[in-house]
Amino acid sequence: MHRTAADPAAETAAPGAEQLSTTASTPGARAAAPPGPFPLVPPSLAPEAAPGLRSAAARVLHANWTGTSTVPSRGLYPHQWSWDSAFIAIGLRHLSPLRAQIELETLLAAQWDDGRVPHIVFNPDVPAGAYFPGPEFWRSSADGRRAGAPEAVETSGIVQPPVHALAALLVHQADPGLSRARGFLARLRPRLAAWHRYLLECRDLGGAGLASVVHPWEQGMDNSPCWDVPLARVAPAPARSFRRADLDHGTVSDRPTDLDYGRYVRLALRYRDGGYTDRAPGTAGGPEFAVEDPAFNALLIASERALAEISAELGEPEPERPARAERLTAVLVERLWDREAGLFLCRDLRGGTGTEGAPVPERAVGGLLPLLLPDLPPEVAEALVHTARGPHFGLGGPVELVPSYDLLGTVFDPRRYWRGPAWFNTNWLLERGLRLYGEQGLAAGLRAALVETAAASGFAEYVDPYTKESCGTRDFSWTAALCLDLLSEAPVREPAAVVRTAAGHAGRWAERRAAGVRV
Ligand code: 2M8
Repeated sequence: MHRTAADPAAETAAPGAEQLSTTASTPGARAAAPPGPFPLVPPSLAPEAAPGLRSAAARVLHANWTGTSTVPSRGLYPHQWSWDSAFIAIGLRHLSPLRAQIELETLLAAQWDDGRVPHIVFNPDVPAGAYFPGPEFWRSSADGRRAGAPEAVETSGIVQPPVHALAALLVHQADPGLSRARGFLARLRPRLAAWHRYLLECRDLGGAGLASVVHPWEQGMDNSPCWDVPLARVAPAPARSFRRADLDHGTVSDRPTDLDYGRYVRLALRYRDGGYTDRAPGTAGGPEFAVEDPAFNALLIASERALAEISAELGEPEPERPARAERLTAVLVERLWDREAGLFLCRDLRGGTGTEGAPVPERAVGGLLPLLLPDLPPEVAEALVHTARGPHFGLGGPVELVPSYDLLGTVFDPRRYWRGPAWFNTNWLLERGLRLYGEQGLAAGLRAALVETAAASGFAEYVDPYTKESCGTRDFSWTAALCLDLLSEAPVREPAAVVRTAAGHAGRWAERRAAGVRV
């Protein structure tokens, strides 16, 4: 059984591990980390500016830490989000490897029996209505029982991109001594394997081997123009049937529209009312929205490779994983690569006339992210770099950070969420891809722009790609975490006292239920 930070063994391991980790935390020990398909952390940039930036980023992560995980933002997103936690752990490992481990453990403790990792783990201490849709909407412990939702915590029932194995590997590498002492990878590995199995089996809705998303929230780029056509078939839930809490925070024009929300709600309700069962598109009760997305699948493939490294580190090699990753890369190219456009496109499984679905002719940053994969055909990798620098994404030309959507697209909007603004996580991923394919100069420029913009924007959620003005919320956790990662100073210890036990959530949900609160 998975051991969480709540376990006495995990708690007692931590102080000893602090000692064990002193040597492992030195820069020398970091440099000795085994080389893998993932490039090592880049050298620090602008060393004289680093300490100030580093403490500013650390302050954000401290302020957003709840004791067992980190909220993306105190106001707008007051619970734990799945892919946010993976990015946060990647940065947090430089500040507190222990907290980085606990971040991932808390998330994976809420995994469903069918292997899915929910996109939100709700914090029982957050007032009802502070975030919509909250636990009373998803009703995971009741309506998700058949799919194996946990009883002890409330979660959403959809997923987010699988960055977790990659994050777990990087967290381990930051302090292998602590990780081994706490059995971090040994405890996480079966959960990560079940997560990947869920995606590769239950979500292979197109039958070609790739995972599909059944809601725009699953892919993470919620209102990307890539969803405009597939979403247009979904009848929106009436606006008066729900209240958007997101509009209480920040600028309305930075957020998705009410029409988008009506459709998000309708899709989520249908999935919930079907018991969160995954069915093939076009069959009774099948999804109204089913899309194969290049970024989601590239992250799954990268995480398969990371999971293979985790298994090797545990002395139980799984040669089939890298082989599968290679096969999936080939399928990704075969199904989603568009030579004319010079990037990967989404495939709308409900589009077109046959069962194959149809490509979505929109250029979005997700189509560049397979650059993360080490075994792309050389001409594909070359074309991706060319596209990133070209007029549609403008890297190193009119913009320093890659926008979320085509600068020349007819619906490009520099401030509205995932319809144009530049985001820090996608640029961080792209920076790794550029480095992997030897584009050191381009990667260095991107790195410098990311760190500078993160700090100058007040760790904004996203920025206007032209002006770099802050949009969305500020003090956003993954912006701070990934900035910290790029600065990559040696880890500093955190007193264990700041770490509450992960039993917190389950215990608090039980108390709330006993007090008659209906979720
Ligand atoms: C945004 O999505 C949530 C729904 O999951 C929302 O708008 O309320 C997205 O940017 C998503 O990628 C991110 O994980 C989440 C929390 O930061 O916010």
